[in-house]
Formats: sequence, C-alpha cells, structure tokens
Amino acid sequence: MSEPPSSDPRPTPTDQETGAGPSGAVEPRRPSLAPVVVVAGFMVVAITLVLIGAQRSGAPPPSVRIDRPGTPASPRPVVILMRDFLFDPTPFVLVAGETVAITVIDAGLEPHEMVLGDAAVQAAWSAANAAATPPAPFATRPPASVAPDVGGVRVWLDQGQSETVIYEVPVDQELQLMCHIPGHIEQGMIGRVELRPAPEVGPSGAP
Ligand SMILES: [Cu+2]
Repeated sequence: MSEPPSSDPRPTPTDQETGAGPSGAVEPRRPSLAPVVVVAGFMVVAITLVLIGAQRSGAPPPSVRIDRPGTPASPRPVVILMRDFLFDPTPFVLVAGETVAITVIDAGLEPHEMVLGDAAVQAAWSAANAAATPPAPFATRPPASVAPDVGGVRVWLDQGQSETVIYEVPVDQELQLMCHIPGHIEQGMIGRVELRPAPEVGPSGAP
C-alpha cells in the first residue's frame, strides 16, 4: 500500500521529522509543535468569539445606552434597518417623551414598510395596506393612507431607499414595529420596542 517516495508531492521527511534519532529511539518533534501551537491559538480565539456571540444573543444588547434623550430642538438620531424580513435592531430602544430622528433604510431586496405605533396605529395601517394591495401581482399599487389623526409614523421604501422622519415618542403606549405588506409579518417583520422611562434628573443636574 505504501507509495514510493518519488511519487509523494510532500518533501521527503528528514530524520528529525520522522523522530528517528541516531540511537533509533523516538525523540520529541520540537519543530513540528509550531503549527500545533498556531492552530491551538486560532481555536482559542474562535471559541472566545463563539462564547461572546452566545452571550450577546441571550442577554439584552449591552450597546444600547442612551445618555441623553432627544429633544424637539435636538432630536436623537437613530437608525432602523429593514431587511428581508426583519427589523434591525430589535428591540428598538426609545425613551418615553423624547424626540428622535429615525433614519429608516431598506437594506433588503424587497420593498418594506415601517409602521411605528401602538395597536390602533398598526390596525389602521394593516387595513389600509390590505385595501391598497392590487388584485394582480404586477398591477400598479394604489397608495395606502389612513386618517390624519391615527398618529404613529409610517415609512414605505423600495430596495436601497432611505428616509428620515422626526418622531415624538409617546409616554404611555405599547409600541411596536411592523411591516404590513401582505405576508411580511408572517415572515418575521415585527419588531419589539423597548420604551424606557424618562430620566428624572433634569439637564442641569438638579432633581
Ligand atoms: Cu416588509
């Protein structure tokens, strides 16, 4: 079964590599340990990254820290990515009563809609989208609209488009993010909004 050395593309092993010393006894292969150490190092890095990833997926995102809630004069800039088919980030963290400038980006291949609001807002846009959905797949889509007093915020985007909207965060509503394009919620386009209480200390530092 053993092939002749000439047909082997690998370099011919030396005495040291084969471990055969002058005495015939097997000696430690010191030079061959280097790749082992390198591989072990890579595995430590890989395992560490996996552990960090596992930690982050289970725990609330540690990066969301809001030092200064937005104001009407200085809205806090935030970004929502719409992917096929989810909102990123989720949860989307807002502070009650603050004003934010939400830049919505359609990072997917499909058109998407972001409706941010309470259950009444979601129901209104759900009905409007269902009514505006054309009967044939390639028919022109009529614009969807709701009554002006519905509230919330709604952005409709095609692939690669973005839009920034100013949003005054309510104090006492259960907010959600939804895409009411038929079939999209079923595929995951529903995002949780974490509404944090407004800080009790004023901007001057006085209670
Ligand atoms: Cu969608």
